This record gives sequence, C-alpha cells and structure tokens, in this order.
Amino acid sequence: MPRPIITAALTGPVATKADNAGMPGSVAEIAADAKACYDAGAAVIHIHLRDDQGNMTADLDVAKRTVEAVREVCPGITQLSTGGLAFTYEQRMALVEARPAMATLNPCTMTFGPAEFQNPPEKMMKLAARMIELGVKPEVEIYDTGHLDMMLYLVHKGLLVEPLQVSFVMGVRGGMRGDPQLLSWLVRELPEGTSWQVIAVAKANLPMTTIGLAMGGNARTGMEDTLTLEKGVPAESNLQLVERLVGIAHSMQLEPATVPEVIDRLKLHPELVSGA
Ligand code: KMH
Ligand code: ZN
Repeated sequence: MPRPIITAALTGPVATKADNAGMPGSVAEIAADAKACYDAGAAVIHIHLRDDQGNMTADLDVAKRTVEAVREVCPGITQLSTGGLAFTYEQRMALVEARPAMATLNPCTMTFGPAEFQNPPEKMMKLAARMIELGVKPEVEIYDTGHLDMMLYLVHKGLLVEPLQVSFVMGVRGGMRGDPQLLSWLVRELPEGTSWQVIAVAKANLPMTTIGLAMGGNARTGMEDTLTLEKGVPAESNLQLVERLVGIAHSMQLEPATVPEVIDRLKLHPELVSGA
C-alpha cells in the first residue's frame, strides 16, 4: 500500500476563530500552524485565507503573502482553496496567480448546507486550463457521484492531467453522505494511478477518514472538517487533530508520505513547492 499523504486543512469557508479559538486567524498564525502540522506528519497544507483581522478573504496579496509565509517556515506543500462560499468565481479563480503548488478545483455547482456553491462549467474549465498553464496541481473535490463523471470529462478534454489528485467529500448537506459502500464504488471508478482521500465533515469525519486510510487512500483532517475531537469535546488545535490522524495511521503500520514522495507521486512542480 502506498504511504498515505496527510493533509491538514487549517481553516475553512464556514467556521472561524469565533467558533473555535484554536483556529488560526491571520497569515502568521496560518504559517505557524502549517509548520506544527508539517512537523507532525502532514505533507500538504490546505488553506482558506484569513487577513490579519481574522476575516475570510480572497485578496490576492494575502494569498501571495500566505504562500510565501508557509514556504518560509516549512517545506510543506501549500494547497490554496479556490472554493469558498463568500466570493465571486473571478475572485476565487485569481488565487491560483499566487502560484501555490496545489489548489482545489470544485467541478460542479451544488447546494452546500444553507448556501449555494457556484461552479459554473465555463468558468470552472477556464480555471482548470489556467492551472495547467501555471503548473498548479489541482485537487478535484467530488461531493457527489456525478462529479466524478465531470472529472473524467475534464480529463477527456485535456483540462486535467493524470495522475489525478481527488477528494471524496462526504457529509455536506447537498452532497453525498458518509457511506463506505458509496466510497468503495467511487474508488473503483477512478483511473489507475489516481491518488485519493476522503474529506469527511462533522460526524462522518473520524469513521470515514479511518475507513479511507484502511482502503489505501490518503487522509485529511483539520479544523475545516471538524471542530471537535468527539461529540462535545472541542479540538484544541489543528496540531492535535493531525497528531490523532497520524496515530491512527501508525496503528495500521502506515507511515505518512514525505514531501519529496508527494512531489514525485503527484508530479508537482518542484519550484512551486520550494518557491525557488
Ligand atoms: N470545504 C470542504 C467540504 C475546497 O476548499 O475547495 C471541501 C474543500 C474544498 O475543502
Ligand atoms: Zn477547503
């Protein structure tokens, strides 16, 4: 079984420091958390931006400063989110101009809890094409079974280049539920050589993440996906969540993948990882 790539999702599009004081709330706090999570075994750091007042932002200058700040403190691979519910598609698209090594690509519009998550096909394909031009590796976020077919269509159109990096997002109201049978069907449909993980939110987080690991997938945790260690027990920090996940991997005798392994497996642009 390949070693699992551990991703730390430090901040999200919904919760903020007001929901859990352990969540980072500035560029400097994001960088410090990135280093702590990298040191604990996370090779990839998934980030929704925060300005220095702790607000969610899609400001390109903040994006550039964040990518730079993480590169300065650790060799972890920065993955910027181009998701987010509070910004226009144009604002979200522009974030790849900060040239992170990776960024997310959400292939379809959907209901997302109480909100609408807009990913219009023409604009989404423009973003996919721009990511190829810049050498930014997309992580495709699949919230429902039809999204997988959209991903395969993008491959067919030359808008996604293999090896693919995929997240199966489970537990969002409006997307698919956390269900092991669904997961096994999805994994079976992936092109050979695809790297995949489960992003399981809220109560699906721990069981589905663990099942994904046991099936040979990668794994993600962090305060974007869960604010609690268990019902009624808030997580203290992203570090605590990463340490727990690495502990689960170790209990299956799985050692987290290193950054050089991830660069090689996902065919990342090494200069975008190091900033050289
Ligand atoms: N917020 C998660 C449910 C993204 O940032 O583009 C999925 C996610 C996608 O992390
Ligand atoms: Zn995200």
